[in-house]
Amino acid sequence: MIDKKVALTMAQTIYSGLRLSGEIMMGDISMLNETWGIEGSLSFKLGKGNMPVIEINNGLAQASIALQGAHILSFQPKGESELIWMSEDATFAAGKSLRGGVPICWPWFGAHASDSSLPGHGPARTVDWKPIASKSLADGRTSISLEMQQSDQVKAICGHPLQVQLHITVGKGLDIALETKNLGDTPFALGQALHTYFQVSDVRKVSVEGLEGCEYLDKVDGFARKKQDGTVTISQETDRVYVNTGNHMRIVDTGLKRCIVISNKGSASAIVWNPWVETAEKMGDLGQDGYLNMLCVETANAADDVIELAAGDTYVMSTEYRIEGII
Ligand code: TA6
Repeated sequence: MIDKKVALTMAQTIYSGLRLSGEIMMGDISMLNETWGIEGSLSFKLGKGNMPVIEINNGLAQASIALQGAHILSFQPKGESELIWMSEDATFAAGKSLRGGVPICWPWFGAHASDSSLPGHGPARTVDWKPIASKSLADGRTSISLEMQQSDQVKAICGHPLQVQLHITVGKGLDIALETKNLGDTPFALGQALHTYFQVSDVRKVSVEGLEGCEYLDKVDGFARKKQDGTVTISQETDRVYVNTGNHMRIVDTGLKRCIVISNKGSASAIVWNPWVETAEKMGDLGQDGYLNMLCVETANAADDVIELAAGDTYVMSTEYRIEGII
């Protein structure tokens, strides 16, 4: 049995080399399992498109996470139906953003403020992340932490020395924390979002509570600033950045007879998005009428809520997803 530290270094060297060359070999997967696997609850495998995926299956829930983008692909508590929507037409290919799951928008949300040649929502969701910790918790939950690989290309795109890690804990609920450290000697304006696609029975029959009275920027109306009257319902293309939000939102789904409770920390903005018919067709990777079964409710630091991160400081934005019955 080789020393864990040596295995770790070898795994990271082999992994980043092979991955960048677009090839992952089973030997590499076994090295990842050797270093970070947890008997009976966490393992690595090659998923769709030969992408390395973390599979978590403990007594409380199951989840899967692609190493590319540290992209959560699924989360299903025991006895409940899937919480996360993935498009049946998602393209699983190196460097391609995946339609569905929990894409990480970082270190900006939406279009880059000054350079339209840079990728929308930043580079984090399409580059490789590496495992840095895994743990089986006493209460039966399983945690995994990943750190974004900083290639020269990524450093150039970010334009500032930063470190970013994602901490995921899988239990009856799903806890996600996005941690950024400013490694530079000047402040950095950090924008980010957990761009979560939630599975819903029929988007026309759900409502989002917790945003009542909040102001929002309406992207489908020239980013006009408006005020939310009552709960959010969807009957057309909806693309809104809510600001000065509270910490709790609920997606009430009468079709699935459940509420998805979203509890945020370190976030005072949220995006609600459904492309509806025309935009969904133009995007071409949402599957046949896929837009009817998804709703994005995104925990963010966007618009008025972009974080001024001082040199050397660390900032954590986190959320928890829980399922409750309909009251
Ligand atoms: O979060 C909503 C949004 O900004 C929409 O405007 C739409 O562009 C969506 O993200 C999907 O973006 P993507 O780059 O993943 O196609």
